[in-house]
Amino acid sequence: MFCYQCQETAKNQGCTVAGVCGKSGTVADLLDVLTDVTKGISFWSIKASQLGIEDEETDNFVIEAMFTGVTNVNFDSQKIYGLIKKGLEVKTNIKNKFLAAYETKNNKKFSDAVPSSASWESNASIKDFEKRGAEVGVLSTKNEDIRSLRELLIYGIKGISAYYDHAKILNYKNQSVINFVKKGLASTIDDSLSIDNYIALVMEAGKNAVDTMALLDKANTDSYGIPTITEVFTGTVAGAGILVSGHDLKDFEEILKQTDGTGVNVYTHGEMLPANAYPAFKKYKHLIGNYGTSWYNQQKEFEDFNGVIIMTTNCIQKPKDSYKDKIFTTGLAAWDGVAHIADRKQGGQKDFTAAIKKAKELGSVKVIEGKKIPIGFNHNTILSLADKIVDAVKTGAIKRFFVMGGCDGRQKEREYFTDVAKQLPKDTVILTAGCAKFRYNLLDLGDIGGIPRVIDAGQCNDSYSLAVVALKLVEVFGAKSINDLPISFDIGWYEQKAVTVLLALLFLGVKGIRLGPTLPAFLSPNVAKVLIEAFDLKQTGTAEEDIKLMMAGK
Ligand code: FSO
Ligand code: SF4
Repeated sequence: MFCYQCQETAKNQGCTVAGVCGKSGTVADLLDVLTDVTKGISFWSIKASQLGIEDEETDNFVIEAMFTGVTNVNFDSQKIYGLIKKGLEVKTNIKNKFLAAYETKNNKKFSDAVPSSASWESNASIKDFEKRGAEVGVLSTKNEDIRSLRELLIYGIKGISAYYDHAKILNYKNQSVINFVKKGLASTIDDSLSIDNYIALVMEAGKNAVDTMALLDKANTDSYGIPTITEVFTGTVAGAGILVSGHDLKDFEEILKQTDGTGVNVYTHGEMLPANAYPAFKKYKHLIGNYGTSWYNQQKEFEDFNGVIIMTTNCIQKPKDSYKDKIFTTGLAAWDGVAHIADRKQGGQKDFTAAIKKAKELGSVKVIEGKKIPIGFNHNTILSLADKIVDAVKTGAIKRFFVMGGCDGRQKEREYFTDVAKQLPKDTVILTAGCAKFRYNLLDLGDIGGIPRVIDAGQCNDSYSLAVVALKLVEVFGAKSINDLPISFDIGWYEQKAVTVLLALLFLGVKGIRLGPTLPAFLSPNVAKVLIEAFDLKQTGTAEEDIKLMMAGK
């Protein structure tokens, strides 16, 4: 195996024996095969669409396969093996459709050369697939700059696919995003493309990242209402309970509906925290609040909770024996040996009965004290405070905004983000989204004339809200661009959705972003140089030094 797609990659170089995330070599190799098969599907699917053939099953497979490959989603080798087999079928189907249409149109058989990913077919066992994984993985691209750009593009596409999948589940679609995903994937097996071609594709990924986050924002707010400012309780109360983690709001809706009136309370965990601010969910009395923090604290938090846990997406960690029989996965999230709640049939709901039954059997969760924290700052909500915010900037009550979204992680160096939050001058405001917030959202940083000093827009995809607000401020202040506003970007990253958010910000023209705790290992020195020169991208330094520089607009 070789994987360097996330921030915690071994020695900031690459995981080669097993993943720091808990991925086995087998799972890593199988995921490489899944990606490769999906590239082949994309190749044929693009050819088919050029002849007017669109196929929803193919498109859905591409999106779900790419989401499956995101860090901390799927650790179940049998499930990934099944997906590869299905992918090979999808590829054969779309290829045959294309070949038939080509022959009819041209009166001859298609005979152009095709990349090996597009022609590879197999009925192999897991072992054979593992061998293939080693052949088609990251290191199969020999030129380190092309490899770096191909992987940057693929990771951006993985994040886009994750966000797109959430929107698709709520029946919101955008075919041009799917077409880009397929074009981008097929480009990574096209040896005729140059560095410049890949840079252009990476920028196009940024545009599609913005479009996808906008789509998901619409899907979420149309389906569940516009989040309102909400004080969320962060402890637990006596009574049976289910803790829901991950990002999938449709799952959350169905869990709330199916637990209503059963005496089982519902709590959010990690990235599900923002669900507490949606009107459609707030109406349920048995939604108690949020318990727990970042994904990497889950082993301790899940053990302490002592009720049922449902992981709807990433970031799942190796379940401890103490709660392995109390945790369920659903959707694309999976772990070997963990009970999995099956997908909904078209028009139906998932059946969470087994989880509810288990929660009742377990009895009361441990009662844990908690404070209340404000959430729910969707762009619509923040903009309803626009006059107040603009006044505060004009009077000098707010000197500067700090966008500190992204991800949290377990490394000691991430204390940096807590230190920055603690040490920022009191006349500054932090705009956050994603699990990065857990580094400082319980710190009681106060408010400025009623505007909280930590404005939490929601999940990582809700970074879109922060971009919308920044663009609105450009308009209000008559600035030329986001870079002329008193805003600094100090982003923590971990997995590929954060790469997607970064590409979105670069596409929007944001310069001078600080990224930490390290720059991605997948950026070759030359590619890093291009990003640094074009966008003034920088690595986080020390809290003291960075605050000084950022306050000076640097
Ligand atoms: Fe975090 Fe995990 Fe939401 Fe990520 S829980 S790290 S960027 O999955 O998606 O912010
Ligand atoms: Fe390593 Fe991250 Fe890949 Fe897991 S996802 S194998 S930790 S680089």
